[in-house]
Amino acid sequence: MSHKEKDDWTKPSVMTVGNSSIHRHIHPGVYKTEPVIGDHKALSTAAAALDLDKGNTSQSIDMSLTSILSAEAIENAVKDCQAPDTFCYKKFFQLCGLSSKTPKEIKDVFQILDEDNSGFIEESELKYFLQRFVPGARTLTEAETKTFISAADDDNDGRIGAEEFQTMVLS
Ligand SMILES: [Ca+2]
Ligand SMILES: [Ca+2]
Repeated sequence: MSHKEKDDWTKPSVMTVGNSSIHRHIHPGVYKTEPVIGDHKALSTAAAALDLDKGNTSQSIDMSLTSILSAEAIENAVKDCQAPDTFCYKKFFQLCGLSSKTPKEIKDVFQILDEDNSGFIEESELKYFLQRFVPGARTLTEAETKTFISAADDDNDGRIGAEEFQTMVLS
């Protein structure tokens, strides 16, 4: 509230809160009770609106892989490379169904895998690649992580960008 508004606030004898107009000089008592009801309604409405907004925001941030890929396909893909050093990105992307998704959906998956929102999938994030699909899955071995990165890393910066990821998935 600016200084000017604060000054104006003390002057009018009629105050409007929500839908209620209160004549402070006529019914000083009303001024304490009625606005509470009006305020409460206004606050509930505002709170409900805020909740809705929150819901939408958290949905776009916490978007899950199962909203893009089927849980069954994910399970199959992870099961297929359960033994260490058997991970094959091409087979994995096919089994989990990612290869047949739209560029937009592939980008969504990329953003989920880019856990720190750096715009790249780094080696440290790739290590936990399978766990992003199934929480109890194993970590990738160092050899698997290195093979995975070098398969995608066209510009040799040691990490996978969104376009590199898409090219790899669709290759
Ligand atoms: Ca990252
Ligand atoms: Ca790169």
